[in-house]
Amino acid sequence: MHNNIDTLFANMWDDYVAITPSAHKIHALLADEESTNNIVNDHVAFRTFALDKTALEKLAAHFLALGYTEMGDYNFEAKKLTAKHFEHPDDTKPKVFISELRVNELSDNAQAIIQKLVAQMDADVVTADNFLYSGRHWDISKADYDALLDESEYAAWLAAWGFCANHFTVSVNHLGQTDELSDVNARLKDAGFVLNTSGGEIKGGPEVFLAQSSTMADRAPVNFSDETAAIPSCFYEFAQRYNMPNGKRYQGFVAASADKIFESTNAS
Ligand code: OOG
Ligand code: NI
Repeated sequence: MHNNIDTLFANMWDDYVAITPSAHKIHALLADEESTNNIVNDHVAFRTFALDKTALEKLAAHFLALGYTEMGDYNFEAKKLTAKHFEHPDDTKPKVFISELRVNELSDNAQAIIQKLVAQMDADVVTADNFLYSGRHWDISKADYDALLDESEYAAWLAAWGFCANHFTVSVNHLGQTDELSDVNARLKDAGFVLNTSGGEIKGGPEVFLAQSSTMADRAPVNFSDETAAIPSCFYEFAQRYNMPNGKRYQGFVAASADKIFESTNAS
């Protein structure tokens, strides 16, 4: 397990931008405006299969060992996902959102494909220092990817990419030039980036104390066992948080908004 949070996040960032060049460019674009040249991350997100070897708890263990605490849980009925979020007592550290696919709710065919993939993985890899940026631990054919895609975009994405940060999230509250998400979105669109419009360009708002937007995922090549194909990789998210009536800034997530953010890895 890691002993340094900043090193872990730096390693995860390098792994993420390698398949998400847009995030690298947007980071530079927004950081340019800063006197500090420093972007604060609101959160990062991970995806996994709810199976013994790969359960959400296995990923969470890496963060719990670094002092994170479980704070909220979420259910996405139609997408067959369960999620939890974690916070660190040092609120300058990013929050973590981890979801898992309830594999047992998929068709027999999809379950069989996923079982076949996870069976190739050594159970020990989940405790390795580099697990959260270790990618995929199985071979997968393009046909199996396509079969999963028919049923669950999430399953297909995870089967193709494995374990890596699905997105980093810019804390709009900590940007220097603006603290309005609509300004950030306008700036990104001017620069030619494509935003996720599912459920509206801005999901949520002051009424739920959290407003979010995201790019549509980049596309990057994946080496399937039989061919190489470019598929959606990762995206970048932008979050603006509001203070609650008690004066404290909301730190949770909003299931209705998250449901739409997941769709940032859909083929656009
Ligand atoms: C997670 C989507 C939810 C949020 O901030 O609400 C999310 C995912 O796409 O894996 O990140
Ligand atoms: Ni997110």
